[in-house]
Amino acid sequence: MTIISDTHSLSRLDLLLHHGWSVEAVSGPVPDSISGRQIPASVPGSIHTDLLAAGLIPDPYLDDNERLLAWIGICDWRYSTLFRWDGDDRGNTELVFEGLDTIATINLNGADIASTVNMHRTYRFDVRELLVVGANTLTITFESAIRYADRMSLDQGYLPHVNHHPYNAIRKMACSMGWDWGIDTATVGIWKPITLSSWATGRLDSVRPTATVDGDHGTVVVAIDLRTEMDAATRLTASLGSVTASVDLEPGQSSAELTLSVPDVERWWPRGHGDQPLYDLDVILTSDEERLDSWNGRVGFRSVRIDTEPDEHGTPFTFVINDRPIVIRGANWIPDDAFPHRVDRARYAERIDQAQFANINLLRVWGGGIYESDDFFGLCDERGMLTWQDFLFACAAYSEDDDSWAEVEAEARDNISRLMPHPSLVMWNGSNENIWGREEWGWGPRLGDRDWGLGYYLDLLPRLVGELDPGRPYTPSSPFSPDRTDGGEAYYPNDPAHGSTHFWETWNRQDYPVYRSYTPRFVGEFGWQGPPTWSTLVQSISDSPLTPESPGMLVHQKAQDGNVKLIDGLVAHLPLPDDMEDWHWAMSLNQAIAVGVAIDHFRSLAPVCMGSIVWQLNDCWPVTSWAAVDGYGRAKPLLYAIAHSYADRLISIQPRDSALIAAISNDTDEQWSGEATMRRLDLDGQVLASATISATVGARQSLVIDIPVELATAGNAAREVLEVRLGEIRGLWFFAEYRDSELGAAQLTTLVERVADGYTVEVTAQSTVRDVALLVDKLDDHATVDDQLVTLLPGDSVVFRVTSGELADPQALVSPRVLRSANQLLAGTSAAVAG
Ligand code: BMA
Repeated sequence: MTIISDTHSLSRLDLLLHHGWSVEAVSGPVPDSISGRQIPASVPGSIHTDLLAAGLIPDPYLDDNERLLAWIGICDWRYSTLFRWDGDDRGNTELVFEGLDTIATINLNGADIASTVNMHRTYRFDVRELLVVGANTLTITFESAIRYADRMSLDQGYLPHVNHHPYNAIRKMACSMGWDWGIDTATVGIWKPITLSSWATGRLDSVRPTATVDGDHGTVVVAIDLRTEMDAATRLTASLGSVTASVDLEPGQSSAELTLSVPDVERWWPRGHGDQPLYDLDVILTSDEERLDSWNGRVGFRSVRIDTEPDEHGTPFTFVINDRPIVIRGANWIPDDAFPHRVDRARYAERIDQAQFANINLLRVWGGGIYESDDFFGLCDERGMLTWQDFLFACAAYSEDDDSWAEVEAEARDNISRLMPHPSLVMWNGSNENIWGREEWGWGPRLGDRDWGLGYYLDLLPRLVGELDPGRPYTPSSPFSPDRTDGGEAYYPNDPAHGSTHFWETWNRQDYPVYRSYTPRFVGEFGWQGPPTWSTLVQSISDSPLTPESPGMLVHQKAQDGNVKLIDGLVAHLPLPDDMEDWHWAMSLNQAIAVGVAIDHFRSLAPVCMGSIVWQLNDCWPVTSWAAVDGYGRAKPLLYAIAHSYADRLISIQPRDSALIAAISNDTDEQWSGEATMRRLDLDGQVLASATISATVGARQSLVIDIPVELATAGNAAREVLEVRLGEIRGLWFFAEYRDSELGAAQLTTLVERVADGYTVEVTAQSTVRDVALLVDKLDDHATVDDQLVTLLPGDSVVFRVTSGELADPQALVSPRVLRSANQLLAGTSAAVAG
């Protein structure tokens, strides 16, 4: 039992009940070795991680353990602890559960106090009468989430969903029951803190500051819900710096509003646009000078709206922050671990560091996961990382019956109130793909005339956002086409010309150059699969031989026809290797190329297209997926491709109207100007044609340059490349696919040098070498490298900085399995690397 606040400062006393827990199986197909045992348990935690810590199961993430451990998810489990309560004179004592996963019956000293059915809610129960001075017994019995969801799927009537379990029949993290990148654990447990909270006279329930700014004048309207006793005279005070506001409350008053008028505020900006000043806000509840309760948070002053005013191209979807349209360079975020309680602040920080490395400025918290943690949003506030949070509805129809409605309302109230103070949060989204799914995925006949969740997206959720978080934008779904203003027939929900769009035909059925045939206004999802890094692959799969289709590889590939799509997506560009390490490199590279092509194209369309959010930044376990960072936190080549394509300044060469253009993006506050040089070169470096043009790209502007026909037309496509350069930045266009080109063997010289925290590897090309990468994790699974996928023309060099421990054989850094290039994958070539 840990005391987290005491009487010196506050009349409220909170005791964390995180000690002395054990867990036992109650029913289900429990193995003899576990049946009847009391197993030490962690809170916060989960049944899988408890069994793992006790040495009773193998790591669920390895090999085929997902299947071997499937029994866990169909058992019921009981968690118990004894805690000491010494009594106090505060009069009110509540048990507060911040997160129970999911179907739980709570018993205190032999009395059932509640049953809960929603992982995403905070529950608070008055237990004063049940407590005894001395030892108290608390037990929480969790019913199998799978069996509950199965039962509810019949009670509610079948409602369409993706994947194998009816995750839409339970308010639990959807991907916990498996996803097309997710392990199916269906775990249970106490995933967030439990507190025994005693208070007298009054306590705060929720504090919701809305900060607005006009010029440099800030206003914070603080809405407060609280509980006070009927005979209590209490006072609320809010303060921000030297500005304070107070109000005396009537006995029993349960809500109040305070307004702070704050002169000379600095604005909060998204990263890349300015600083992120955060202001401490304190709210204190007092009675006769005694502090009863307090709340502390940080607010930022910024405005946000989404511009959806129809224009000649359709309907935009542009984030406008502090009256400035922002080009969104985003990534989708999923739970960073299938057991989310394991993700601590340091791990969030590491992952957000990786997003920053990739020049990402927005993370979208996807609706099949969780309402993310305060740590996640707090870090994003500090770093100017924009966020949007989906309400937790994904790829399914959802019941709107009274019980479900009440759960959704309670969950939304909790989480809107919790997250709304964060300035990084710039939008709430009602659902992932459900409005599109209703239209597109054959739900009509399956649903008949039953409700399917639209009432949440169009009515309940926007109403709650309006009530609890006024001023924050809301969209009913992603993708979504806003309502027409001209009274015409509604647009198709995934119409690229209207609002947000998701591109999944590319990858599922179409090749990646097809991205270039669309002119979207805003892309909420698009992506391409690739395997995890090599070290993650071999640490999680022990197949011998390890092949693309060996047993462990198939378990760690969840996408429908995933391997066939990987192959089909590759062979138009690169030959399919029959060596596993080459296969791994080819698929990793192709993933990176595909996403780079998409982002370069979307950015070339600005300001018609004002953003893209790549699917997906992270993984929740080691798996072949669309992620840029794998399930063990290692950067895949894709992360570097995203970093290149989301760079502040970018030149890409694009086919447009059967010609070529150079699209120059300048997402900085400084004008970018100079002589743009254009050269058509032979792969051996000989200049075949060239031209120079003065280019001026204003701050936050884009410029399109038509490439003259003599540069845009190759004499011999297999042997030529076009380069457009402005200052230090260049864009390249190869006239032929990799596999049709005459790239030839990579001719490289290398120099490896030891430096303080690792090595530098200088690579100089004698021939044209595409996509040079160092797969350093093969040598040291903690090693990282500062860049990958660098294309070198003859004479070019690059210095890679490797952060690592001391390697037994540093020259291995330039061995063909570590020093990679696209050239290596082409028929008839082999790496020619000279030391
Ligand atoms: C979209 C996402 C996820 C899914 C991804 C890849 O539908 O919203 O549901 O993982 O595509 O298929």
